[in-house]
Amino acid sequence: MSEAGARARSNIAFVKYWGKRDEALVLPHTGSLSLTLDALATETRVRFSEEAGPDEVQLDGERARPEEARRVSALLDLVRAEAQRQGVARPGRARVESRNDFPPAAGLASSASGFAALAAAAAWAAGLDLSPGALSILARRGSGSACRSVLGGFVEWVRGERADGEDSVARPLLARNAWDVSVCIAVVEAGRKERSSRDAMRDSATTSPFFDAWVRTTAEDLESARAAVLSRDLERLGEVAERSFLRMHAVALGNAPPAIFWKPPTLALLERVRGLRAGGVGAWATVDAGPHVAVLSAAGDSGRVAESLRAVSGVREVRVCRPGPGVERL
Ligand code: 2P0
Repeated sequence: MSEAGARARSNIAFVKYWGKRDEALVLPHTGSLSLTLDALATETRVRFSEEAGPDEVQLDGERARPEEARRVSALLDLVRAEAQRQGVARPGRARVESRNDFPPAAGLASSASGFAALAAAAAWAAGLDLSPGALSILARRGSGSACRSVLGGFVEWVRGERADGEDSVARPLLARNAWDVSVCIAVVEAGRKERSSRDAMRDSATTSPFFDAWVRTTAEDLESARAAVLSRDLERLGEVAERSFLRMHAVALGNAPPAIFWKPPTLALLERVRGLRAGGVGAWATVDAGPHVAVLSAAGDSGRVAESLRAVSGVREVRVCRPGPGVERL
């Protein structure tokens, strides 16, 4: 019997990951760039027994749905196989308990923090000694964006070239205390998503006529965003971030069937962000595969930004996030 726990945070991408070149290994067509956030954490404990048998998975105190449990067990299988390869005892069935510090109903992404925490807790419980890079690659196999949540601060997920994915890994760009920025997340009233981001992403790569242009232009955006982060140029990063999310949504609108993630408050929030800029506040928006709007600004402006976003009709809450740390052992 062996046990370990890990805490990981969500991240927000300023250059989006959208489309896989290898579904099984979770290899992206393009690199992406994100900031790990201090709020929106997942805590996960993994306890391996020596006996074989089905894993038991609890998410937020409830038994995981079959498709969620299958994804968790698939990641645990990679850890079990790696333990065997390293010559440590192969762990048996696992008991997994995972908790988010944000309500799942809020519709905020939880796969990034969830799979980063799971990968770390499982690897540590199995007694594996993995470098941050190896841990990032393991988390990637659970969910692409999770590879970025293994590290803190500004992070780049390098696309990589190899067919086995061993060079498709997150690397640190800028430490979290090196740049005083914030991200205000405006949570919009919405029901459950009609189509998962995983399915919509697959549809984009296989059906959207705009996908090739997305891949080509994202390489330039990534270079520009990387330079902006390294020189702490907020305006340049903000402009790239807006371009990247708008193009990602343009690609998804071209899917068959089309993926429309926005709700009326999404557009109202985007207009509000333009209004803030017109009024002299440096604020730039980004939107993931959902209706919520995240707004990047200098930390000193986050109070004004949050107040302004809260006043938009249809906004349920605004969470003010700061740069966060990478995965931590509990
Ligand atoms: C991102 N998203 O870069 C992009 C932008 C959503 C929009 O990564 O299929 O849950 O598990 O690798 O990581 C969300 O997709 O997808 C995501 P899988 P994931 O943050």
